[in-house]
Amino acid sequence: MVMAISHSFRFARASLVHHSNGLKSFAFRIPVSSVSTLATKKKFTQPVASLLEFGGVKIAKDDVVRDDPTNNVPDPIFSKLGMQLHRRNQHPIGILKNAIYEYFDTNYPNKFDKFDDLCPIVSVKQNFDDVLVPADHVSRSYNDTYYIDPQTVLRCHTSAHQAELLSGGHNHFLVTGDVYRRDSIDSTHYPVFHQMEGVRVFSPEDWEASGLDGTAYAAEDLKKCLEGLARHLFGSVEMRWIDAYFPFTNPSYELEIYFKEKWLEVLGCGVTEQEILKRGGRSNNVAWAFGLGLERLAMVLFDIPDIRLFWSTDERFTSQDLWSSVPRSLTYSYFHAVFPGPIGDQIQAIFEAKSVLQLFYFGFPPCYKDMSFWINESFTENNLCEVVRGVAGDLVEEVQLIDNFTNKKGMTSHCYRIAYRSMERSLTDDEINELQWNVRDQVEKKLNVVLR
Ligand code: FA5
Ligand code: MG
Repeated sequence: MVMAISHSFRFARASLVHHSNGLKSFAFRIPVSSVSTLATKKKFTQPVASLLEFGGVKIAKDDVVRDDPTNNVPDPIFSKLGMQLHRRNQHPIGILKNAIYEYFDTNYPNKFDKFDDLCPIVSVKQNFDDVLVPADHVSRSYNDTYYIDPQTVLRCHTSAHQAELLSGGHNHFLVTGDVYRRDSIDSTHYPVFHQMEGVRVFSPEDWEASGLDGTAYAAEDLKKCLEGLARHLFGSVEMRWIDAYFPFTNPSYELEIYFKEKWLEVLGCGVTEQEILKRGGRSNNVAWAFGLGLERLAMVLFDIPDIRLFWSTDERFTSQDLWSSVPRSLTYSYFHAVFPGPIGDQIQAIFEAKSVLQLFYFGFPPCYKDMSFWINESFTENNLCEVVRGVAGDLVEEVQLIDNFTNKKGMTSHCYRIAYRSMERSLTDDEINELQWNVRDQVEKKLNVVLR
């Protein structure tokens, strides 16, 4: 049976998990026609550009989405490519990026070079080989990564840019960008999210005076830097370091923050593998690197209940009138104490908008539909989720395996519960029934499973 792996642990734990369909899911692809008319009604869709531009390079839709078995990028993913939420100063993701920039500018003036418009279309070499991801690593599979062709992917982490920036002579840098992963569906997983990568290179004179070796010195500096960042964002907060594994760092760690009675993994990091530095022309150096998830941090900071809300274009959410009409709450002073200055103002604006978002969000009830089917050898949960998203778009809130058994003949049945909920309006019974009917139809056709 294929186990669903949480992508937040993908690079950390993938070496311990075996995907039974691993690299053989090459043939899976969702044709353009699978996007239902319901989910694409004008009012609720994102603007879809047919031509995108990154740093002067023009990219047409045909360059990214093709009807070809080596391409598994569906239409809705292409529509996210040019959105660049991290470059919008009034968006929670952009505000968070700026808050992190502020921390680095204050503590390391003029030191870190910042990149936030590197093209998300990268080579397999950049995304995997350059950061030493083994040839058989699960993250390379068509089940986990969006491939444009066998040599080109949508980056699944900002680490894809480490090698080229090191070779380009950068010794301190931050890279922010949208990253793409085929994944399960729930309130904290979306196939597009944002990461910020940080890299700092040291020379022997940096660590020699400390009496530590280079690796120990870099590890200590890394932890100090990130603990400071966590305090800058969250105020005084309980945190802990967890030993982790990444192919590109050794030792490796994850930082967890205690927030709202839960430990939350917010970033992965470590001391850069010497091989990466050697290839980047830095044999005598030592470096640290980190990659943090901006949505994770933003959901906690702004109390955003569902990851789909970052993508809402509903006029009621984006209208300036509405935002400015929300009464200033008591928490205003709290936010200003934690985030003084202009960033405090911006965060306050979002905090107000967020209260409105939650008001709407919790105002509309979810509707649950179950479906059972006999799976086949090549079935994966990620493929199922892609089909469901292809039909229902952002109206699907969660896809959850609720029953699973194998009969005497060796046939395995799965029952999935699909939660439908709009963040913007009430869905009618007819609408949900039509969605579910389309989902059943598409699941049967595209995944070759037998409905029960
Ligand atoms: C990575 O992507 C590594 N490239 C991070 C890294 C960089 C390690 C440099 C060492 C050196 P991971 O898959 O764990 O690791 O993702 C990093 C962070 O992204 C997670 O801690 C989490 O905050 C966020 N993240 C991962 N998957 C998701 C997801 N599906 N939704 C939201 N956030 C996610
Ligand atoms: Mg992780």
